[in-house]
Amino acid sequence: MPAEAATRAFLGLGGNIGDPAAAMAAALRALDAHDAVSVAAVSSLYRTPPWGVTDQPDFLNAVAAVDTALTARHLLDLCLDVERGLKRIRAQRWGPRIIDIDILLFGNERIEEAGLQVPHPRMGERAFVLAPLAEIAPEVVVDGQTATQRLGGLETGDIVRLPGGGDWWKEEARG
Ligand code: GSY
Repeated sequence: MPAEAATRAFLGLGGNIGDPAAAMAAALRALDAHDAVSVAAVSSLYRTPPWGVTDQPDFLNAVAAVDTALTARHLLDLCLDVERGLKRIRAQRWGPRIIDIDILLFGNERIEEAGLQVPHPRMGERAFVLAPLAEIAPEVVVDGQTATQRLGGLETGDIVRLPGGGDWWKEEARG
């Protein structure tokens, strides 16, 4: 993929049932295997308390930077295909899930379409998104402030960055 044809996008990944780390790793490998997508950086895994419906297990969350020649709509379709391939069950809004993949940012594009809002709504208020995002892209701007600045204004005491860095999704890191 020629570098000039690529857009840098940020994806949020999360899950809280089954083996979310394995599901997220499989998802990132599937995305990276696509001809028009290259995974450029992945955050550590973070254990985060559930937002929304709070009576459910903690989540694992991560953020990935990808370079892609796809449009945002095609990247979303690919992410949904990958979710489906991992047998994600969409049972309850804001409830437990095997894996969720959200487009957080797509270059500097602002998109308001059915099923696709970019920047992702309310990402600037969610520490489970901003903590991993600030790890790999501290200067990226969200709602007029850097990810680091926005994160500084939020309560993060219950969020745990797991050891091991950003290679957890690679086959060799999983043994
Ligand atoms: O929006 C993504 C799904 N989700 C999450 C999540 O990924 N992490 C945490 N901590 N809470 C969440 N609530 C929902 S819904």
